[in-house]
Amino acid sequence: MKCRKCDQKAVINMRQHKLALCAVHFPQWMVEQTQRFIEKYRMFTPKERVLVAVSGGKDSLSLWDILWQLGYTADGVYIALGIDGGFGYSRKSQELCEKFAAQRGLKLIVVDAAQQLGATIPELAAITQRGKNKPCSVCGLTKRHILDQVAREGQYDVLATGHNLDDEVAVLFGNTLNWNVGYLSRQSPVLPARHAGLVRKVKPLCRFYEREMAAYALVRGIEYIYEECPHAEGSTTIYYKTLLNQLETDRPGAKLSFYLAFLQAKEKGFLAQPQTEDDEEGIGAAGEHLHTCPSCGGPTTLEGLCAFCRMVEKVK
Ligand code: Q46
Ligand code: ZN
Ligand code: ZN
Repeated sequence: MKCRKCDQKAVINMRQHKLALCAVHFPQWMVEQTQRFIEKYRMFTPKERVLVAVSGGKDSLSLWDILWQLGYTADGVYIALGIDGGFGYSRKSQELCEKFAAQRGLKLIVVDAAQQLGATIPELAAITQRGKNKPCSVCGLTKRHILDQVAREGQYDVLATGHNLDDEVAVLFGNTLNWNVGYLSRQSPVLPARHAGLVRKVKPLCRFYEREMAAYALVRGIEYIYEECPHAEGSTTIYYKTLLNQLETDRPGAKLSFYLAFLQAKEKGFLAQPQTEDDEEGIGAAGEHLHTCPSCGGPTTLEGLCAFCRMVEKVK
């Protein structure tokens, strides 16, 4: 198959867009599309400072690469979680992020979670029992907290994450199955800051399929960690992704239209802001007044220490 824009061999055929592109025109198209999404959803302007959360995976590093090409002021932040999984998961991902930043002369902030907490994520999960079998709930809470803190202290305007369409659709599918209106009403390419201790959160890759992100990383020669976090295995999200991949195979474009139709429905007011459920950040209902944690300055639903600081107290 040939590229739509030139005579070269296409490296990808995006059936949902009826578009095949070569190794030169595909990455160009990805960069242009990202800029279009940044403007369309009013994510940020060239004057604003962006903090990119990088994990060493293809999505976050590709996002950083795209923003760098577009000329945005974008620093990276990597959180060392201390997860090994028998293959040095955290160590390897950190090395890849450092290499990526060094090659492009970009600033990478590395935060060692164990140093901040006094324990690694798996240790913390065991101590607090919050993780039960898996450390993901402790991990999620810690990552959210550290990202907010780094963004706040570094006076960034916006925090960008590498969630792709497959990620967003899996979350959307799960929330729809449970009719979790609280989460649905807050799932968006842009999450405005609701508290002085929070910055705006954006997902510039939310309309790209995972296979497009993998192709982009490959064509651009981005070295990333292929392995998933060892604790991701058997997660509900992966199960939903498998189901949705089956749907996409039978009906190309199904994921994209499910997501876009959801965003449109929301715009039309299909989902009102509920007052009783937690939002996507897990801190209170969408319109609810948030308090300030006296220890870290972050947001909390109740007066007193936030969930993260309460967890750290337990470790002490
Ligand atoms: S939450 Fe769980 Fe992830 Fe943390 S422990 Fe690994 S799988 S990294 S997105
Ligand atoms: Zn071409
Ligand atoms: Zn706190």
